[in-house]
Amino acid sequence: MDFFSKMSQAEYHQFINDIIQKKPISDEDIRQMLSTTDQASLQKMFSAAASVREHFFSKNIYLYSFVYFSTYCKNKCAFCYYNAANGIERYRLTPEELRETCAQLKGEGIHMIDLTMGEDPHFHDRPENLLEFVKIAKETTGLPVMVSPGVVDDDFIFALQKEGAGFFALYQETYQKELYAKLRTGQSFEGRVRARNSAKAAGICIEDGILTGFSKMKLSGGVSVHPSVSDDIESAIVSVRGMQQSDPDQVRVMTFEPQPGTLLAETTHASDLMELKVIAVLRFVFPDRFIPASLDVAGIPGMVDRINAGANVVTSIIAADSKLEGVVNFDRDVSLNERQRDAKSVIEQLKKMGLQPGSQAEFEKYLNRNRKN
Ligand code: SAM
Ligand code: MD0
Ligand code: SF4
Repeated sequence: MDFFSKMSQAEYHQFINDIIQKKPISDEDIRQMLSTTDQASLQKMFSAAASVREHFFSKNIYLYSFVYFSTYCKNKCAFCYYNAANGIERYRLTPEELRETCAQLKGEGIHMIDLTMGEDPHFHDRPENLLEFVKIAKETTGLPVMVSPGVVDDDFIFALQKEGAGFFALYQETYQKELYAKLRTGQSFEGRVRARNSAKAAGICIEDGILTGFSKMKLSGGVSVHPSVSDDIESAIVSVRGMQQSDPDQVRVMTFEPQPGTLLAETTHASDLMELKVIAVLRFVFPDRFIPASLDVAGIPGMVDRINAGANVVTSIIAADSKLEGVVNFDRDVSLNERQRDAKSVIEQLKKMGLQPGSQAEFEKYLNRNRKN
């Protein structure tokens, strides 16, 4: 029995109204939603999520540009291409290169710049270097800046707030501690939660995020820790509840993409359907928050599916001729001019869907509304 199949029209409208009134949904409701396989029920669920989004955000979608300014990292996350043990080529932008990258993004119609790095000691151990980058991004574009620096201490967070960072992104990946230990090898679960909460307390908006698609997870050595889809569903429920605890301003889910040179390289790639269902659930649990559709996972076609499932932000936008990396790079093998990760391609597609980029003023109003102080 799935959640939407037996609903009358009246019940369906009542459900949407309840969500708009912020009525909580139960674990069992979420379980049924995530177990849905029937096409008609899935469509009902996605349209309900889109209606909730429209209530809070009208036809407006927000665009974030992604600037991966250093791909050096001291950590060894099992899922990540940029883990320290992977013998890949890396880069670190100079302040001048960052200025040029930001200048290219100016006037493109994006709402926020996301400055992301691996846990590169050059920035991680020397806050002044990251603060300089925040300043350059703000000065060059005049836009709000999100930082994704990994786990940093309270003094660092406070300094970021003073420098004017508007958003702090730090994804827990999962709230199942056993799975976390396998994914974020050697990193503290609590320390990661604490850093996010500190940012919130310092008055910065926060983003949390989870991964799906571990049902066929294989660590090198052949150990499967998440043997079935129903485990993936239970994992998502725990993680959605976990994310509620810190009152995040933005919540994301991304399908795990197996990467060469990682401990999880042998895992079978899961379909994106679970991610789409979790996006709809996130819209029901966090009805008025930002929920991204990442271009990094499946490009523009994937963006369309994610927006149709309830997302209201497009992330991982890069300038048309950018040579910078994404985190997952579904398009690693695609030539630069075919990448279609630029703002213009996104905006054209939004228009075809009857949507539009929201105004900058409206976006900043949300940032302030969601900020505690
Ligand atoms: N180094 C910082 C950190 O890890 O917090 C900032 C980078 S963070 C924005 C990179 C995020 O991309 C991870 O938190 C994870 O959610 C996502 N990611 C990395 N590798 C991935 C993969 N193979 N599949 C899906 N998502 C991935
Ligand atoms: C994205 N590749 O939005 C980016 C990244 C970091 N704040 C975001 C995961 O898909
Ligand atoms: Fe480093 Fe972040 Fe990748 Fe982990 S996810 S290896 S911390 S860049």
